[in-house]
Amino acid sequence: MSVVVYHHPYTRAANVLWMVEELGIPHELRFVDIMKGGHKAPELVRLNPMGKVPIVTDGDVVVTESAAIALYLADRYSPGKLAPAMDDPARGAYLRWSFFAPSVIEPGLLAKTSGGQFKATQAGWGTYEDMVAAMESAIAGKSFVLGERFSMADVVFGGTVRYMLRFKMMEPTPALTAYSERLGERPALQRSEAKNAAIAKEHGLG
Ligand SMILES: N[C@@H](CCC(=O)N[C@@H](CS)C(=O)NCC(=O)O)C(=O)O
Repeated sequence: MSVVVYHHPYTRAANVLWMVEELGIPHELRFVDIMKGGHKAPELVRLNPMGKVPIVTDGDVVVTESAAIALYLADRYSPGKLAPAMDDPARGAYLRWSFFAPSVIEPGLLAKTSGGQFKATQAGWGTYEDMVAAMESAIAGKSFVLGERFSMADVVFGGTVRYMLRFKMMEPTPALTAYSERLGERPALQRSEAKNAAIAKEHGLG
């Protein structure tokens, strides 16, 4: 099996399982016991010097960073479908909202909840209000980021929205809640959640 996902169900690797379920590709899940420091083992640090999961290998290719993993897998295994083709104008929005999740939403909400001091003009994530307005604009009047067409951008952007709402790291808004619920109806997401729960149970995680 070419695609290997270094996985723990309580990490961002849970979202990588959603990615491979959407793609329907064969893959191997390798459980990394982060509670026992498995992610700091030398063989994993060789793959990701950050000592973090998720990590995906595909033959000799190593990809870390959840959004990069998503875009890599979609380009490689679903070109023109879950990844818009190179000459498709939809690629602009696809990349834009895929990058928005790790560049703006994640650091922005962490900065807010941790009470960190920063100037909104210098911080790439700006203000909370602008961020929420931008997030709502991504899906205004649409089912998904690209309109009626689901894409891997929804796994990245939507996965982040779902996480932030679930763990109450941001105020719910009607549009973002409806989007999150729409994503929750996807069979691939439901399969990945069931598998993540089964893996958690198998390893005795609370
Ligand atoms: N930017 C990375 C973040 C990876 C990350 O922070 N992973 C966490 C789990 S979600 C981790 O491995 N934490 C353990 C540690 O840092 O020791 C991504 O998007 O994949």
